[in-house]
Amino acid sequence: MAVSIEHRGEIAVVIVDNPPVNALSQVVRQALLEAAEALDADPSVKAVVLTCAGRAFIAGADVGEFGKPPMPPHLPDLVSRIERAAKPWVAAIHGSALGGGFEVALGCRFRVAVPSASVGLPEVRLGIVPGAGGTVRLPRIAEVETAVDMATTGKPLGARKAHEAGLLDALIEDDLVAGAAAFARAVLDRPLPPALCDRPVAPPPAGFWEAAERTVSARAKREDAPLRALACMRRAAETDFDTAIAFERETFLALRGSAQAAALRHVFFAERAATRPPELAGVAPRMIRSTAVIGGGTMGAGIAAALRDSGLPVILIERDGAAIERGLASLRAIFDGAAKRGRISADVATERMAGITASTDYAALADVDLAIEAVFEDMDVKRDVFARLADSCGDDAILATNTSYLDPERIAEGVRRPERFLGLHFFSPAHVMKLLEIVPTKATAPEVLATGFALARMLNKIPVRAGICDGFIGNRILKVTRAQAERLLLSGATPAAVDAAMRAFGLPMGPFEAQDLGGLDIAAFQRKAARARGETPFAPIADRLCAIERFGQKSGGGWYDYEPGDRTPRPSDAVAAVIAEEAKGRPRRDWNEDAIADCILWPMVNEGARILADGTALRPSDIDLVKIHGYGFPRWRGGPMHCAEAHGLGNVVDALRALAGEGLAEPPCDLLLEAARRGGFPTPLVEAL
Ligand code: 3H9
Repeated sequence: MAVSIEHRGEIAVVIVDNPPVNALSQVVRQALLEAAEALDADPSVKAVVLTCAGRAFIAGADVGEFGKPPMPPHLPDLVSRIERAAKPWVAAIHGSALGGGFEVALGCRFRVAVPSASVGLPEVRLGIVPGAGGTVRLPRIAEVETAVDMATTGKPLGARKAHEAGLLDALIEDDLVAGAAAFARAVLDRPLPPALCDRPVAPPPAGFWEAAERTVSARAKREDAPLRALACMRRAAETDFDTAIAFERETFLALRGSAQAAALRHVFFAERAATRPPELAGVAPRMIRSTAVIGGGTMGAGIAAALRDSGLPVILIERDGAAIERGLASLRAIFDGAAKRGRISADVATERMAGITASTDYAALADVDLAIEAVFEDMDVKRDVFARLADSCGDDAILATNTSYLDPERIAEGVRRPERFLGLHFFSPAHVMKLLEIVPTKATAPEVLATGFALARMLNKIPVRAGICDGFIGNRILKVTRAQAERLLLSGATPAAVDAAMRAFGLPMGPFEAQDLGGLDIAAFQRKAARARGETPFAPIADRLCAIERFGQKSGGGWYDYEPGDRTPRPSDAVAAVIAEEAKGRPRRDWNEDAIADCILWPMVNEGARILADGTALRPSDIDLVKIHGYGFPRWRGGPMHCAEAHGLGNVVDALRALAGEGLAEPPCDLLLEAARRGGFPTPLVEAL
């Protein structure tokens, strides 16, 4: 039963039990409404405690119902019914009370919580605004500033802060339901405070709304929901309760069917699906209690920081004392930076550093559960590291490579007990970027693979399983993106126009700015290796820039010129001359922002389809997660594969054909039949090609 009632003397305890997170599906709404009616009619009941079974209070509306027509009873009506109940309701919160769950709690006359709980209105993260009075009731209990911050960022508040902000009436340290029942008994002796619908909004200082609009729109970029949530709050502050409720509901319903909301829902479910690959169901991961990172460069230090952030001790192995000092200095800079930005306290920063032991001696690794190699991208160097690791670590230690481009099968050759080996591909900066590509070899044992996924969860990262190929999922698509960007230059676009178009699309940086930041030399080095293998990577202009040592910001110029000490990209005459020479005799066309974005996006989708066809990715949504969490693809667009579906697959195929006809993309090919057979990317694109 989704909702049950227990009686503790004159207090009724209503228990919602709808695993996994007590979402407010229609059955729950109906049962809660019936409970409110029954308890009002029961003279033995003086007050009601609302609590939940399982790991959370109510985590919100049932997101799975959003694609369907709304079914009565509607949540706003349920919240009003609880708010107007003849007896006071006390929400007893543990875990999270989010979205509709927090709105139900705001409908209750009181809210109490355990200190580990949190409350919030995360709707904007799903492309919507609260739809059951959240934006209207919250500013009637909290200061408008707090309410606006919560509803426009979607960030939850921990119980202690929520208590200080007035959102909770009490914190219950011991048994929650017993404490909430005692609280309910105690309040019966006092006059009840007015329900939130009967309270006014304390007006914010003059100019508040205009300033908030500037802040929210700068942060939201092209996402609609945060500004719409702000508009709802302003309405709540400037009109009466019923008008504001109607405005919020109208906004909620309009956004619910929007493309952005569909994309964000897709990402929500994709992220959850990614953490639990069905083929690993029932496979227990190994315990990870101690770790090692080999190599203290940018990647190694970032990985070590990520491990420390999750509480794991780290042994950092480097070649010599100077390299150790550099590695430790990078780590100190990471933690000090986090402290400076207020993310952690100075004490925590010190504690994070204290959990790192540095050594040049592999013998220090005898007891580690996991060793991650992050040394130079050279097969011999890496093999040497793994030979030493195999000798020094225990037989059960998991050995992982962070290689970006080398073949993990070849790195693992000769490793004793190869079933404990796998690829864990972090993205730079590794303590910030959420993506973790997990790359098993043929020999990797299922429990070792499962441990990779468990590690991602410990590190609060999004794991995506990737097969072995040049660049795995993300960097393989990146190569296509970069080639497309150069094709655009050869047919009349400028680097600045391409970068501006991709920023307008929603990327944090365009492809040329990004290369200047990271350095053009790494990709040039990879192209050299690819050519040595007989491949023909396409980068005619980047090759020429590297030949004249324009490697990006680090050499004072790349795709752009830079003034000393200034990272502002300035269009470069030298680059324009190279482009003009390479483009001589080729047809030019006028580009606008949308056409540029299409010319980059659809070949990415094509490569994504290839990646599915050859099994490098298991599902299209994994490709979307790679692009979103590894490369800054706008979350509200849902990732390239979702974009393609939303755009209409037939249109994508037509666009690809047109680009190929102009020499602006590799011809779309026969690649998708296997993907269709896998039931992965939808069949129409396959057939159309
Ligand atoms: C809303 O409330 C709108 C209202 O204002 C207006 C209405 C009129 N629905 O994250 P986990 C599933 S919008 C359906 O791994 P955790 C999830 O898919 C909603 N399903 O657990 C997964 O399923 P599976 C506002 C949901 O312990 C399972 O639960 N609320 C929902 O790491 C476990 O999820 C939110 O945005 C849902 N609302 O974290 C809250 N939520 O096992 C979103 C979860 O089959 N939820 N599932 O893969 C969360 O933030 C986290 O799930 C939570 C637990 C923190 C609660």
